[in-house]
Amino acid sequence: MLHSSLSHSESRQLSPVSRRIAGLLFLVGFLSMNAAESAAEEYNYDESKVPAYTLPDVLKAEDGTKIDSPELWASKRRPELLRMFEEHVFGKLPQGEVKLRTKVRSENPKAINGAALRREVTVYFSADDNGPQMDLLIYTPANAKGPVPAFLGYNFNGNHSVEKDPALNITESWVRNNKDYGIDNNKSTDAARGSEASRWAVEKIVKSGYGLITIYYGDVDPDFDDGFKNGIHSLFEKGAAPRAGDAGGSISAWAWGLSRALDVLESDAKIDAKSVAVFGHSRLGKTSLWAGATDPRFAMIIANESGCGGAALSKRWYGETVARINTSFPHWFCLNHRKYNNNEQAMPIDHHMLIALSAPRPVYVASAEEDKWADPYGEFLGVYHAGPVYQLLSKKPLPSEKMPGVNEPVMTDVAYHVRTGEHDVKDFDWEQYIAFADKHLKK
Ligand code: GTR
Repeated sequence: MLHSSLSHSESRQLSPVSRRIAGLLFLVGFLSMNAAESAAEEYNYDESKVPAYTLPDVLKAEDGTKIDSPELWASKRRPELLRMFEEHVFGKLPQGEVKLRTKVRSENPKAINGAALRREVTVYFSADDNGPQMDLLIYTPANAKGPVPAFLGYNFNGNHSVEKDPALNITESWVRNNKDYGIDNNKSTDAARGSEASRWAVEKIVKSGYGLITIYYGDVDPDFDDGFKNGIHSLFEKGAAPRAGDAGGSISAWAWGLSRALDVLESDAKIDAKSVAVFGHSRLGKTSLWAGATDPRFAMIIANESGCGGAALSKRWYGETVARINTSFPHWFCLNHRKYNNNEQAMPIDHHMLIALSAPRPVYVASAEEDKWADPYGEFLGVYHAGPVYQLLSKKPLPSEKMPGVNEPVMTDVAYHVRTGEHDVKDFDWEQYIAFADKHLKK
């Protein structure tokens, strides 16, 4: 069937002409599908098909109370919204305490041409060395005199994909099969070394005085639908009881993992854990927003091209839609989220409220011009409409409802840019995140 041979994330990689041909083919396939299947294909690249929608008021509680003070926001509306995102979108984070143990696997004081101290640290989530665990790859400036502010974020292909260095341990976790890297049994290989290097401006980051901590997201929860059994789920979800509608999916599991990484960093003498920006791209940008909402210790939140389920407004029904994301990735959200498949207007919340949950902390949302799938305008509106909460908390929101020009970042106490190019993380993006962090995280 057409939709399995060409997914929309894959069609992002095609040239405009092939994309148009693919679009036509897709249309033919689309028309020949039955209604149930076509519902699952829902997406929209036509601004004139954006329905009339009303965003729920971020400053009006469910019982009608007008939220007009920081106290009311903190005591009433914020907890209510957090609960609603658990209930309707992501589900709860894994419930239960874990006792973390760490082991340093390697240390290189002269990594990145001598600019960085690089450490590999394994974090065990149980007393069993073979139980769930994650590997932190930690870079700090080689010349740092004390603890540094840092960026923390997951990578997609394993820590060894960040640098082409044979000394880095290859992840042993499940990875997606990939011909380019010779992966056909879900185990990574040497060929994947450095495959994500262009997305991690390590040298720029450490030379600007920041640390960088990255983790393979599949360590915490492998990114495929197995009925919520593997990864961290195995620690917390025992037995065959039917899954609650608000039990967390993978995004909640990944957000939980970021908080456990922060727990570890709190006792790392080289990192200033009070100045850690949580960063993520795409599905991991959805994750960084949810991590920022659920864990107020994150000092800054960065969502790079997070799209549907991230910064983009669901009610706009542009690019990827709720029905589409729940069908392609049934394991990312909670089961209740499926109630809003092609039914976004019934959602009692929208994603400007997800961003507002991080207020008053600085949030940076970024888009790419060609990344229509993620709805750049919807991502911009997400930050814009979080504005009233920032204002209530004496912070500066985005100055205008008009979307900024391409490659013209706007930074106040929140920030937004749309850069030229495709769905990716580029040096341009990192340059802006560093500039924003310089404003907000540097003492
Ligand atoms: C796509 C998905 C997006 C985004 C992206 C990614 O296939 O439709 O929501 O998360 O994957 O994470 O790269």
